[in-house]
Amino acid sequence: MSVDSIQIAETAPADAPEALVRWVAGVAELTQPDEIYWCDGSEAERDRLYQQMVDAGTLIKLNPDKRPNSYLARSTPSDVARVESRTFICSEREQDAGPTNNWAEPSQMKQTLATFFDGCMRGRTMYVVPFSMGPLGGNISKLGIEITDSPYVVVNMRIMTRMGAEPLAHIGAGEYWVPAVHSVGYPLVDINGNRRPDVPWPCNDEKYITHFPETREIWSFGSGYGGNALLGKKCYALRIASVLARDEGWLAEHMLILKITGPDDRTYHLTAAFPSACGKTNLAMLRPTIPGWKVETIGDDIAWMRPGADGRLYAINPEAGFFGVAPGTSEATNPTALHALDHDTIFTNVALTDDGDIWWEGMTDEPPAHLIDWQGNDWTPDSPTKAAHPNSRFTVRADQASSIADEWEDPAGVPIDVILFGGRRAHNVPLITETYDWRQGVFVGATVSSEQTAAAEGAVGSLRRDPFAMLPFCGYNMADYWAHWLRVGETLGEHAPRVFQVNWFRKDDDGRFLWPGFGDNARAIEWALRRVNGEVDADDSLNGRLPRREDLNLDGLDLTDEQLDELFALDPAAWAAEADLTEEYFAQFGDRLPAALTEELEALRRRIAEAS
Ligand code: GTP
Ligand code: SPV
Ligand code: MN
Repeated sequence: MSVDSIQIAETAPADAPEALVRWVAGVAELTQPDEIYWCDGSEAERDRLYQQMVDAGTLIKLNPDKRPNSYLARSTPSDVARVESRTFICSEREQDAGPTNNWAEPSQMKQTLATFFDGCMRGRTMYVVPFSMGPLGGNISKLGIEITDSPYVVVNMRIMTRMGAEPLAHIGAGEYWVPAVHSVGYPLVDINGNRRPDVPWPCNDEKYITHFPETREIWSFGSGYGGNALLGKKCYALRIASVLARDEGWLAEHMLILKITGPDDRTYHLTAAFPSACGKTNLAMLRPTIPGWKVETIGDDIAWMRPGADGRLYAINPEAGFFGVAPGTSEATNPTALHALDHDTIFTNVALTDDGDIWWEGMTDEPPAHLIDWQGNDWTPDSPTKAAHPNSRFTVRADQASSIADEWEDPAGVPIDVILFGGRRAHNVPLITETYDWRQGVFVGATVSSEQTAAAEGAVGSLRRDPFAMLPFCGYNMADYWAHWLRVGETLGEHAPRVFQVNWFRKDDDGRFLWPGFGDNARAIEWALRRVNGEVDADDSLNGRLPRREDLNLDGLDLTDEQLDELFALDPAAWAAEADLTEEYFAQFGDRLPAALTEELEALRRRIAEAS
């Protein structure tokens, strides 16, 4: 050990194992921080960091009468979302990353990273953040250590994961952990020792969000925002975990988890994969408009699922908080989320009201007469720009949602009855269909398209394939991932959850949503559960089984018969065109594409021909 390393060993908590201390020392030698701080996860530590960030101008403390213990952060306009173009899967072989990921050769990427990380923490504190994804000690849960030079990341990780002394103790006891290094890439001291002042939201124009699936490492440089920086979330719980899951026979998915109880008190659990900003948080906190039904929340973004001893599939939420889309959250659309944010919440890139509270588009029908927008400028309803950034977010502890289910921290997870696949589709895809079997379910998941949202950089609204809502999150070849899903289905056999496709976003010719959505989505779920129970028949269609009109609970909705027809319409010509695009899409995977999916495409084409 170098002298530095000995000092580091002295600052380390007693239960930090030697391998961890050595790794921390190595990262410190490379990044050259002024100080190293091991996070214990305490409230005192959190409050110190909040105060420090308020003093530095990174956080604004909101009016404690309106929003106790809550803060607003404003990011730099160049750092507002995940950067998919700068996200890399660095597997040894390019074909193991597959055609849907950016790939870089691991040793070359390590060299590039070494130049960017060299001295990148000069003048800053390096925080060592132990965390657990999932309840501590659970057999589906996993540990990690994030090193970061961002106190904003630390306080967010404290909400989003189980963070601090407890996970460190588990690591000290010899449990497996994944190393993750993050820097905003804005050193305060240059190589000659010249110091520059900090800025409220430090970041770097060069960004690298990199994953090494074989060595299970994460290195992220240049961004302080969301999934780029809170490395437990997308980088670990999806990209690295999907690789672990493939190797160990489980599933790491971009899915919400909910518990639903029917009028007969029977409970069910359901997961749903929707692309980013397509309604997972809303569905996870659904308030059914149909009487007798109750939804409770287990998770809103990620599910880790394993076959249990009884052969069923069990899911845990690896996260401890919600990093949710703010715009559109209102008393009408998601009152549960809105009230979860009453206190102890970090808001990023929303607007500030004159009385020290927050606002975003869609929160109220009437915008306030004056605001400070997400960039810190005066804003009035006449302003041509949005007051809150479309990807502005809240960070809040999961148990602040009144809908949280008692079993949300059960380390054993909950047994899954139903899986939904959805996306934002203005046309073609009906409100709900049931797949004929698991294999067609995998085909449907694999071929999901969705209109792009503001959750990542790029052209909002353009239609893109987002298989299993995992396009930006799968840590290996997508075709192998489909093969893994097919294998898991074989393992589960008759215990496999039933798979449905849903679409809340179908529009009429005037561009209006055909379906009211939100609380009324319970009507579609009720039908799915009635199917699970064998209570209702369904009609075969080219895309699976369709509900019979009389089996749908539509009481209290003013939908015309024509609107309902449009909502469930399946146009063979449009589906034939989709099938052609699917063939093209599949072609890029070459011989990695599972034969079962080619057969499913043929079966779809046969059903289209029959319907034409
Ligand atoms: P990530 O956190 O990015 O993974 O996304 P998420 O899937 O949790 O997204 P979220 O639930 O926050 O989606 C928010 C957007 O979807 C907002 O614009 C909502 O208004 C819209 N939305 C959610 N549910 C519905 C619905 O049932 N119908 C319609 N039309 N819009 C919906
Ligand atoms: C998503 O984009 O799917 C999110 C937000 O859940 S982020 O954590 O920034 O990836
Ligand atoms: Mn997400």
